[in-house]
Amino acid sequence: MLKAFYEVQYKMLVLFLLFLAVPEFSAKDPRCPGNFTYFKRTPTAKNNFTKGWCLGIFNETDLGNRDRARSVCIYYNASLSIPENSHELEVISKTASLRNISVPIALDGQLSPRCKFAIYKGQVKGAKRFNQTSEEGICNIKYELFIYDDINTDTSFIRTKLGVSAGSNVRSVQADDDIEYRSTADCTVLEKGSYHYSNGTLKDGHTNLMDCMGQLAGSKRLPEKNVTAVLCGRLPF
Ligand SMILES: *[C@@H]1O[C@H](CO)[C@@H](O)[C@H](O)[C@H]1NC(C)=O
Ligand SMILES: *[C@@H]1O[C@H](CO)[C@@H](O)[C@H](O)[C@H]1NC(C)=O
Ligand SMILES: *[C@@H]1O[C@H](CO)[C@@H](O)[C@H](O)[C@H]1NC(C)=O
Ligand SMILES: *[C@@H]1O[C@H](CO)[C@@H](O)[C@H](O)[C@H]1NC(C)=O
Ligand SMILES: *[C@@H]1O[C@H](CO)[C@@H](O)[C@H](O)[C@H]1NC(C)=O
Ligand SMILES: *[C@@H]1O[C@H](CO)[C@@H](O)[C@H](O)[C@H]1NC(C)=O
Ligand SMILES: *[C@@H]1O[C@H](CO)[C@@H](O)[C@H](O)[C@H]1NC(C)=O
Ligand SMILES: CC(=O)N[C@H]1CO[C@H](CO)[C@@H](O)[C@@H]1O
Repeated sequence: MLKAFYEVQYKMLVLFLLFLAVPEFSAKDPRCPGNFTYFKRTPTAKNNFTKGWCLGIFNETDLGNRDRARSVCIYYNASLSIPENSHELEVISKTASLRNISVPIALDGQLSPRCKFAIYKGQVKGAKRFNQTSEEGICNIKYELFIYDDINTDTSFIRTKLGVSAGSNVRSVQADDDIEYRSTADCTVLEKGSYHYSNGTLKDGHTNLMDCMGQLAGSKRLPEKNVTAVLCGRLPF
């Protein structure tokens, strides 16, 4: 008799808890627009206390041109964006390969004009092969090497994925007027998505830099690979 009483009490408690839990869960169930994937995030000062974020890959022509890529994201009510951790990078990589979207994919992050100025003037240690991890000042990877559109993503993770020195693509043309005209690759792209070792261990891919001008800007030096996709991010509904 007593046992049955406790069983009933227990069942009522479970029902009560379910009643509490379900509506709260669905009310907080975040949603992303079509072709965006939802990611739960840990809110911190570095990601503007973002609890969730939607990332989507969009496929258009000439997205090596940074302003075209930026415009595509704005069209989708989003901004240029980046993955915040290995899991986000893995999902993005899988989504791209399922949709036959090939790298490079335009990511948020543009070389800061102040670092470019320092590189061009030769003020950076080790010149073009400078080490952005140990370089002091403006061209340090943790400082102001890149400027981002997206204020809702912690950029610490993606900053560690730049596979080369940010100064390694500097070119210059000596014109008749004696001026040395300099330029460099300055816009971040995902060059390799995450992949698995043969033993199944997940390995993060890496980023690189490409010219921010794209292939239709009339540049004589066309990019080796055309960028046809961009990663955009926005807050959930
Ligand atoms: C931080 O996120 C909130 C929305 O949660 C947004 O209103 C605000 O503009 C963001 N902060 C900045 C600096 O943009
Ligand atoms: C959305 O994704 C589908 C495939 O899942 C694709 O066919 C469609 O072109 C995508 N739309 C945009 C705007 O990228
Ligand atoms: C962007 O937001 C506006 C205003 O809410 C809406 O009318 C429009 O359909 C959205 N664009 C896309 C591509 O979802
Ligand atoms: C991707 O490419 C493969 C092989 O070319 C094809 O079988 C598949 O249908 C394509 N998938 C999409 C989503 O276009
Ligand atoms: C760059 O500097 C870091 C920190 O001093 C060091 O660990 C790393 O090996 C250096 N990288 C190269 C390519 O020299
Ligand atoms: C798998 O292979 C990679 C590269 O050889 C190695 O770094 C990693 O420790 C291996 N993982 C396991 C679980 O054996
Ligand atoms: C990139 O696009 C331009 C213009 O559409 C084209 O001429 C060029 O061949 C493309 N390059 C590659 C490597 O596909
Ligand atoms: C419209 C457009 O740019 N489509 C591109 C989508 O991505 C594939 C693979 O990267 C390209 O081949 C298409 O040209």
